[in-house]
Amino acid sequence: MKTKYWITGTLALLPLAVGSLFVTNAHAQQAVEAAAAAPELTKDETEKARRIYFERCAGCHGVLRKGATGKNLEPHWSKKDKSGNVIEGGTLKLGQQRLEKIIGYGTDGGMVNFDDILTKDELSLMAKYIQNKPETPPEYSFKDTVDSWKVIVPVKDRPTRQMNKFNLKNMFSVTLRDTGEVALIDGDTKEIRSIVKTGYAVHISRLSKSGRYVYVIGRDGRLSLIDLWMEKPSVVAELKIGFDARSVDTSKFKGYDDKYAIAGSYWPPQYVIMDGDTLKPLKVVSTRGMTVDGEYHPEPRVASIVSSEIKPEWVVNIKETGQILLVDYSDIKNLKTTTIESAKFLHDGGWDASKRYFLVAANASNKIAAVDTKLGKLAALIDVAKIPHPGRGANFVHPKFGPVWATGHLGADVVTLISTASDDKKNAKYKEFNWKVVQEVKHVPGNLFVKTHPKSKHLWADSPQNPEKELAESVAVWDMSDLSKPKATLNVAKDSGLPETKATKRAVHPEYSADGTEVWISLWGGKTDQSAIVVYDDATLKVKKVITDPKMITPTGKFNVYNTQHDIY
Ligand code: DHE
Repeated sequence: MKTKYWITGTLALLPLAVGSLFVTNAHAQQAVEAAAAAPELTKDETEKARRIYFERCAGCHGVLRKGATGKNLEPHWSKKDKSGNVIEGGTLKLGQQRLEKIIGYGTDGGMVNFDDILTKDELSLMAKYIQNKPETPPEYSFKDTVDSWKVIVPVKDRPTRQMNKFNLKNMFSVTLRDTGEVALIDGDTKEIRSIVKTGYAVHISRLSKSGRYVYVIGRDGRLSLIDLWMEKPSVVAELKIGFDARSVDTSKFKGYDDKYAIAGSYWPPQYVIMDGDTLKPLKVVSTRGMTVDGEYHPEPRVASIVSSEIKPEWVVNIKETGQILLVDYSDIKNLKTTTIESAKFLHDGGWDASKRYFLVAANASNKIAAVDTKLGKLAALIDVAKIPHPGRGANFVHPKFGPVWATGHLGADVVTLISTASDDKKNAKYKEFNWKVVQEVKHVPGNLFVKTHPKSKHLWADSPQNPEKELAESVAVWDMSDLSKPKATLNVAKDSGLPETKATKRAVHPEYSADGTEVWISLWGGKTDQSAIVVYDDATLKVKKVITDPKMITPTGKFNVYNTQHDIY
């Protein structure tokens, strides 16, 4: 197997195989030969800055620096008012000192501070780097994908029944972000059953329809397939789907159980369809094209992907174009796609309770797009507060407005409830509210994830991106039967009993146990801090267990097998 790389350094520490170094002299030269006034960088500095940019900046600003969640970072970009006056300039106009300040201290506009992550020299280096022209990373072809493919345990050598005694339904796949691993934690005993090496800055896990296979995607585009039936669950196949990736899902329509998987790439902007049990690549599809405003975009990244249970279809959300693709996988060779216009920039989202409608955040437009997957049409574009960020959202029946789906916000202090009453006869009395914001529940800004469970009466929301340490370390819980009651605020860091640290231990990503009686919250500390998962009893809101282990470093997302398999949230 010959794997192609773009970034050298830390990322290359986690290769699928020893591959050739892709960066050519000509390529490295691109940044050095930038606009006349841009500060010069040596080849080594360029390489270092490129790596930092990929690790820290590209997720929000884009590889080509055209901006998305973060601002445009091109040297000569400008924003004009209606009279043609320049009201905002590119990085060259901002200049070295101002850029160093912005990178170091952040901005009110939502840019986070990096003075506690990067050294002074690195801050200065990055300010110089972004005044140079953006580099265009190499493409990644179908052949490159095939070259990276590795089957570690062929299907014929895998167990034909579950070989361990774990309650797989209640297993949690936990992202250990900074070590590039997932921990498989037994939800019944709270013991770590296996720690599995995955991609760099590993992002999310998703389940196959049967619940047997876990798919884990790393930010370096490495997709790992874990077989939970093995005595000690471990990786049975790997594939590098691109250089930068965030999403993966599987085929969940009847008759396609565990048959296909799909993974979305940020760079190059494309998605890969593969065999579900081997990851053998079948097709690569580019997502480059026109935005909803009618302009060509060279880097429309694949954001969330979900799998329909009512059709052989994936909902693939393209961030920069604002186009939602319904990809029909019943005939991969003759792939049919419905393209639905919504708004920019698409990010994360989840199903409504009926699993007919998919609701996704268009975070730069402060909107939620609701797609009717039965009709293959946009059902509504709903205005919400600043920078919606639902995760997969939360579904429950509101005492006054009937079925609602909830989203939190990064940039506003509310959790928004949207009616999903739809045309369903049993919800006829709530129909007047459908696709309207029926309530905004007071929270704090910096919320990333909301969560509930059909068997619970509680709605949970974190706030890990809040600048106040106390709030970033806490979560809020509401009684859904009476949202006028004051919320409970749980300080997860204090509840964990871990020693206090100067650095914030962010309380992130509430996730329910399979039976809906427990809520697991990660305490995301620094790489050298002791981290933990704090398990709360959902009924009493009391701590049930603190899971901590020297090997459990920087836990973030947690994916309960049963809830993820069945999209329960
Ligand atoms: Fe995520 C989901 C992208 C940073 C934890 N994140 C998603 C999804 C996207 C996305 C597109 C939806 C995937 C899907 O459903 O198919 N995330 C991005 C970014 O671009 C961003 C903002 C910046 C980056 O550079 O990556 C980013 N994400 C983070 C984090 O820093 C988080 C908090 C910690 C971590 O481990 O990376 C984080 N993102 C998550 C989690 C989910 C997620 C836990 C899945 C939520 C769920 O309940 O399904």
